Amino acid sequence: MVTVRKLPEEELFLPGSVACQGCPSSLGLRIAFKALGKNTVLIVVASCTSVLQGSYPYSAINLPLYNVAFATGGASASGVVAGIRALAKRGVFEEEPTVLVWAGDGGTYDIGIQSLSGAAERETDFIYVCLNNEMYSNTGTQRSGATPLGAWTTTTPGGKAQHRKDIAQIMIAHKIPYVATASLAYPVDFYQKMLKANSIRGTKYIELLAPCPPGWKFAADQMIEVSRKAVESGMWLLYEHEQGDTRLTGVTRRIIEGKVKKRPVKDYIEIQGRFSNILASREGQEAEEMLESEVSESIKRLQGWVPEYI
Ligand SMILES: Cc1ncc(C[n+]2csc(CCOP(=O)(O)OP(=O)(O)O)c2C)c(N)n1
Ligand code: SF4
Repeated sequence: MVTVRKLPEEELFLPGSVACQGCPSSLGLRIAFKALGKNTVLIVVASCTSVLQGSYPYSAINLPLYNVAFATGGASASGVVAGIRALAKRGVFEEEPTVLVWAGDGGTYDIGIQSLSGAAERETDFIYVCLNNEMYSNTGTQRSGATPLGAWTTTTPGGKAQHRKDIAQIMIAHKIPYVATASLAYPVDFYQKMLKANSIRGTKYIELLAPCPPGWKFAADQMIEVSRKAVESGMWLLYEHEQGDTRLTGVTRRIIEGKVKKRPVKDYIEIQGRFSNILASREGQEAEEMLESEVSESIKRLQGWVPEYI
């Protein structure tokens, strides 16, 4: 059985980056690199990660890396993969490298969706990770299509009035071979999903929930606790979708099987300052109930897709 202690020891994300304390992107990159190894080309879409990667020769990332424009994650991957195929024909590689795109939710849900959709339709052979911190953090916490109902951002000072999109489901609708969601509270689950994605040809999409201490307003040492409560409350559901079937994983599976009791959404939102409006007002109370029913609807929809054996 794989455990955290048995993950590869080699670190391709080096210590001393300029990331904030408790940054979910640095931990996510560390785990992803352990799964993919050195034969990886990284494409970073404009985001916090473009800053925390550092610049040569002081980069925190020990891999070939392209920084690309905000809207171009998918298109850049298609170009890099085509270049790699051309070089492979000339016998340049012993083994073709994996192409990994690392983008924020702003670069995925909003400005990069057309580029990602095009690459998926072209069946580009790459892994796309959306590091979803539910806002544009690099430019100071603006709302995105991933920001949940009721959450404070600088552009939703009274709390966001709309529901978030469900982009993992949009990617499933592209009929790509692998879509998964993951949480930093369950690093082995994320590691195994990255390993699996790397073993499949075609476009693979993995979405990692990324609680951001300064943007969500909680202490840096609570990042894992917030990640865990997101899953335990159903605000973040863990699953993988392969060949037409959705398989629930981890705590999400146990909640839906009735083996673990789901936490109320309140347990998750009350440890984050960005929901303080919700907790303080009558309208906020309604928003909390709306979040709880959003969770029930998502669970119901997933249950419909769970294969018979559950
Ligand atoms: C076309 C364009 N518009 C705006 C920007 C400025 N910009 C750089 S990073 C960023 C926010 C990125 O947000 P997200 O994708 O959610 O990643 P995060 O910073 O949260 O990791 C913005 C708006 C840009 N680089 N290019
Ligand atoms: S603002 Fe958030 S995502 Fe950006 S570097 Fe800091 S902790 Fe990481």
